[in-house]
Amino acid sequence: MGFAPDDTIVAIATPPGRGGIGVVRIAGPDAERIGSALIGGATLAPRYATFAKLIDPDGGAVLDHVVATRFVAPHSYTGDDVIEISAHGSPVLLAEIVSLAMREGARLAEPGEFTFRAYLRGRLDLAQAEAVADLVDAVTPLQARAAMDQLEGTLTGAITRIDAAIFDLSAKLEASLDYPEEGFHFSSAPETSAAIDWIRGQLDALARDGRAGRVLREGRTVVIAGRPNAGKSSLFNALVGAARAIVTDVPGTTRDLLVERVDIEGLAVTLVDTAGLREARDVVEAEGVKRARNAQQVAALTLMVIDGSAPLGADDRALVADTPAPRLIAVSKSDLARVWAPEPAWDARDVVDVSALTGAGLLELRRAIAARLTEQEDWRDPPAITNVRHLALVDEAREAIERAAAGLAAGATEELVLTDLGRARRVLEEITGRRSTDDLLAHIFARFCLGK
Ligand SMILES: Nc1nc2c(ncn2[C@@H]2O[C@H](COP(=O)(O)OP(=O)(O)OP(=O)(O)O)[C@@H](O)[C@H]2O)c(=O)[nH]1
Ligand SMILES: [Mg+2]
Repeated sequence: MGFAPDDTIVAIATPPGRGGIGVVRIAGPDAERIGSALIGGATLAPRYATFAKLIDPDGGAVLDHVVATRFVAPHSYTGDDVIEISAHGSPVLLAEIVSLAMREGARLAEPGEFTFRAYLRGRLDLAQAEAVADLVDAVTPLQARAAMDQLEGTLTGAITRIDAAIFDLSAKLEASLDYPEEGFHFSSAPETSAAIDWIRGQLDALARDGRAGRVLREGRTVVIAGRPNAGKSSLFNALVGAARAIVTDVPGTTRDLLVERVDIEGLAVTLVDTAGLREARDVVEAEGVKRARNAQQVAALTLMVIDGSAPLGADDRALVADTPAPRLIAVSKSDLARVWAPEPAWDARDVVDVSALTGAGLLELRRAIAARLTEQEDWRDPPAITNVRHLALVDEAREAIERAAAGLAAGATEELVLTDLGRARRVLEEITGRRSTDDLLAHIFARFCLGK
């Protein structure tokens, strides 16, 4: 990483734009001197919020009334001396404070540099630092909870326990290797395989969790499709919670794709409303139908809407047959009399009755969408793993453990088994950042916003 860790750095820590309060953060060996210089040389007692006047060192004019807080190393976010100046949330003023701090010798912080320092000084491990970025980026409360759990160290704890078990097993195998003449084994064959099974079970559980977690973190696209007038746009509006799409009784109302981000059972879902699928009557509709089909290609889930109050036609059957899984069939307008029953060929678990008009069935539909996307019924706890990087490493560690298990079963030498165990440990250490490369760090911290 190109960050010089002993510079004193400064940045605005609050989001761009106007606000009640804006915070400028200064971190590094000169933080206290610089902070104090900005408030006319007033002393800043550690861990106290000091009310002070921000003074322009040139003319002596009072620029703002602020509250400055001093955190002394290592008891700060970054682990070095930190001064936080809370001023009024004016972008002009905050920029002025930053430039005054720079005149006093601070350097503008790079995006993610504060958190990078926290990692460098051992305040956070890499998985926790990544959780900070996830927490800041979370768009649903469940995403925020999953990120916070990781920041609290749940993932780190799970990885550490697995790592300790592998270490323990490796030590026993190595000891047996060092004293071969005694014919003594520090770990009996059943003990060894029990230890491997436990490790494998833990990694499997993490990987399962991780697949659902990825969906939670990254979100997914759900496309609403079906024949004209089926009630797609009405359902779209009901799920969005606003009259976003035009709804009329004219078939072919929706022409273009409408896209909204919604929170469905904690998942960030990109919901797409499309034009009704039929033989198009004009070029505009033809383009709409083409876009609707393309959208379906990239969707993680298709929500096929079929009007329950109108006869089920051959077109509807064909559309359902052509819609690849995963899919859900929303039988719409359940407030009206039903004139058909679902086809025996359809999986009953795919079918949800719903009324956009009364809201009946919406909750079940939301749950069914979330369950399909995550392949799990509900979120009792947020998943321990949400990040693809971590998931890929867990998969790699699982492979190494599988090889070790297969080797043991086939009577491989302890050396060979130890090689695989060592590989698994190295991979796990990349999750917490005990092993890391500059490229990896640059990649991870590039995601952060300025001032974090
Ligand atoms: N009774 C009842 N009518 C509904 C319901 N949902 C939609 N409708 C009516 O069905 C008609 C078509 O609704 P839309 O939501 O525009 O249908 P669409 O599938 O988007 O239609 P296109 O955009 O033309 O493909 C409108 O007259 C709606 O008022 C419902 O749950 N109950
Ligand atoms: Mg529509």
